[in-house]
Amino acid sequence: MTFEKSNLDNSIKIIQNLMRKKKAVKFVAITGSGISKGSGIPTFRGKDGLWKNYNAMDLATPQAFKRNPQLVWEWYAWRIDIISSKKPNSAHYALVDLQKKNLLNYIITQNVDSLHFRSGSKNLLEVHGNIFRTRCENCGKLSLLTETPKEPPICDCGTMVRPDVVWFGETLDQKIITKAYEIISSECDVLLVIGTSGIVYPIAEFPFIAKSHGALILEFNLEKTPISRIADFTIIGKSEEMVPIFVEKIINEKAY
Ligand code: BV8
Ligand code: ZN
Repeated sequence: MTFEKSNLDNSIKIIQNLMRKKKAVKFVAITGSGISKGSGIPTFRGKDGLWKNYNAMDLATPQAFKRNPQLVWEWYAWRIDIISSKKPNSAHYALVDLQKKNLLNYIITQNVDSLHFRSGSKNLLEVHGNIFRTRCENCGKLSLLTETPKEPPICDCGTMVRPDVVWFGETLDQKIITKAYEIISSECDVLLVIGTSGIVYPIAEFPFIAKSHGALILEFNLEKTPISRIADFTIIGKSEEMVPIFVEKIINEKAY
């Protein structure tokens, strides 16, 4: 653990200095499917990605659901079954610890797997929705799935419901995205970017926006991404290993 160890240590030193100079350092986290890999949930891209058997554009789009609702629903049901059997991992819980110390104010997650919620995180923005919720596009009714029906459920108003997630080509919820934008541009001294390939917009833009507002950018990933070129530190390694080490050292610093 040479390069990443030194990078981890250097990032901690810089932040400890910042914490000594500035009274309340505000951390924000942006997470992607890489943070849930440690829980056994496949990521979107990469060798064992979710998309490997399907093409994202074939399934996670409104056109796909219109064309073949049963196929799209089965893909989500398959994912719900995988996710339901998994638990939050040490990276999720490390962020809860950072939040309990009033250091981490918000988590902006692209994940729809509920693991941050289940780990006890507060102030959570699920910018791409939640796989355990369905939405009726006719009457707007939201429902929580308690079991995984084999086909898309029918709303009381008679319309077939859809997963309450943001598909490619769909805009994100305006209120959520506005709030997320406010957070990273005015309430963020240190942005932790954890387990995201940084290619899905508009969230891929957020680290650049935070940087332009003077935030320190710490990226946790197995490899470099388009975010790496603006990150102050890219900590290469599994987030389930590196994030807990990082958080423990920062919390100890706060103890002073
Ligand atoms: C929109 C919900 C307006 C569904 C998802 C420019 C501007 C605006 C839009 C676009 C644009 N260019 C293109 C677009 C369109 C598109 C887009 O960004 N396409 C990409 C592919 C280029 N964006 C949209 O359509 C968005 N809508 O902008 O509306 C608009 C519309 C059309 C045209 C213009 C404007 C909506 C995007 C939301 C899509 N919905 N999910 C579902 O889940 O089924 S996206 C999906 O990808 C998930 O949410 C996922 O979280 C997200 C991002 O992927 P990652 O989380 O980063 O996952 P990935 O596998 O890619 O990477 C995992 C990373 O973890 C890797 O880096 C890996 O190395 C690392 N890793 C793995 N293991 C570990 C690890 N790291 C640490 N530890 C480990 N153990
Ligand atoms: Zn309805």
